[in-house]
Amino acid sequence: MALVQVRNSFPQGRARQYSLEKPFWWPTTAPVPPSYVYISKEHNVLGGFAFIGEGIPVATGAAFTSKYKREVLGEKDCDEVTVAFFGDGTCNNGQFYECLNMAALWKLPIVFVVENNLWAIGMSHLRSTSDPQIWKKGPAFGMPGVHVDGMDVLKVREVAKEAIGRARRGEGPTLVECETYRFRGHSLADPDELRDPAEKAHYATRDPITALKKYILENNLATEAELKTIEKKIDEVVEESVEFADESPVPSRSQLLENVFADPKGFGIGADGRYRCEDPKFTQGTAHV
Ligand SMILES: Cc1ncc(C[n+]2csc(CCOP(=O)(O)OP(=O)(O)O)c2C)c(N)n1
Ligand SMILES: [Mg+2]
Repeated sequence: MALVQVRNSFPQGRARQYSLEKPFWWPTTAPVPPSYVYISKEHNVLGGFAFIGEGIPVATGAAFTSKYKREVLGEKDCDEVTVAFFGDGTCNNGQFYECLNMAALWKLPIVFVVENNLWAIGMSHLRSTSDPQIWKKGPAFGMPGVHVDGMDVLKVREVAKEAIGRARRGEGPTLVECETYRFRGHSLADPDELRDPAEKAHYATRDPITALKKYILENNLATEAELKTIEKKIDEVVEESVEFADESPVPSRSQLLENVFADPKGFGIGADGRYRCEDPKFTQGTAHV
């Protein structure tokens, strides 16, 4: 069972508390939230997905919609581009390759962005993939593959502008590999004991936020005081969102099977015909079907 705390970064959206044994929050404007998800219609955020790689076909479908609007429905001013973000570990998943193929075949307006942080929870990228240079998989499908320093905000911006321009010109998808790193364990459940302290220390010196701040100050684009104000505002938004989520009501157990389209017989409905999740002992011990 997922026990993840997602802090609400869309306070204007609706945050509800979804609790089985421990709290689990999400921010969403969707009527019913999936697992650890950020969805925002207002911001065109199509969501995160519990199973890694699942978002890639969804993104490919969204890009197809844009092409369909432009070429079939005649919406000539439709310049939408879909950007799909996922990790290095996810690139070992079949859906990635199927979608690269389809997107290249149909010249879809999409940018595939791999955040290669060298680890998939505790699995090293170098131990788990045949060719660690993910960007090379782009040309194999007939699209450009770009490798960029993901710790350099402005370089990433340049690469993004080029890929988005290409998609808008009808030239099809781009695969972008951003080399980056994560500064903490994968989640609250990850003690982060597997990564070499020297590796962590090396990447800590390349923190992209610190580097961008230095660039901004050196180029007189903002003052230290202005940056402090932004940081303070962010802290306030996060705090307010956490409070909002904490104070939101716990949904009922019967919501467990909301929007489950498959026949839940054998899983969700007991011999007595009642939803098993209505049994107060449902989450205790080993589940029995
Ligand atoms: C299909 C599937 N298998 C396993 C998991 C468990 N899992 C959650 S995150 C993760 C690692 C993902 O690594 P990566 O793609 O590199 O992304 P990162 O978290 O490093 O950004 C795994 C294996 C999952 N969510 N979905
Ligand atoms: Mg990773």
